Amino acid sequence: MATTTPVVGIVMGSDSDWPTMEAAATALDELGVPYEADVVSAHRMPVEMIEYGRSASSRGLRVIIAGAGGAAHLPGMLAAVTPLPVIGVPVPLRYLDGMDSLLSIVQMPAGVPVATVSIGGARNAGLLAARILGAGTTDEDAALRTRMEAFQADLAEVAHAKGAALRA
Ligand code: RP5
Repeated sequence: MATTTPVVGIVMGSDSDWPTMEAAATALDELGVPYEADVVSAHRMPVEMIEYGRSASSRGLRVIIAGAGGAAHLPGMLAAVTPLPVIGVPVPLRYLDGMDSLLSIVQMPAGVPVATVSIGGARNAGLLAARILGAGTTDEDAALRTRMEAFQADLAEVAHAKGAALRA
């Protein structure tokens, strides 16, 4: 992208979520999508969390990726206060294998959607954000869509190569 202004906000409830959430940033780096990353805790800093969600669109963000573990209310609360698409990443913690995080994020009430990826699925969150942006109508969006197609072609090539190795 020509711009370096962040268009994706990656936020998480704690810096302890970063080892999981970093994969979203890596995916966005690979596809040339500018992002910002920050800790925005729904429980420990609720006022800042609401302000982040309310100002996200006017600051130029177009997609929010929100990860949290345990009682993972961050993605849903952000979705409640922003018109932007929110992608939720259930972060697995020491207990319950991330099932608590998953259920906290995925069971949203009608009218307030969060696109929930798999437990620990931050890479797919980054890729989904890129697809959402690539569906836009500007030349930059079209260029991102082309990069996504190349990424997908690489996936197919790797899978074919693995099949060929098994057949050999
Ligand atoms: C959640 O509590 C965070 O998203 C994190 O997954 C979890 C634990 O946070 P720390 O105690 O490690 O800061 O709100």
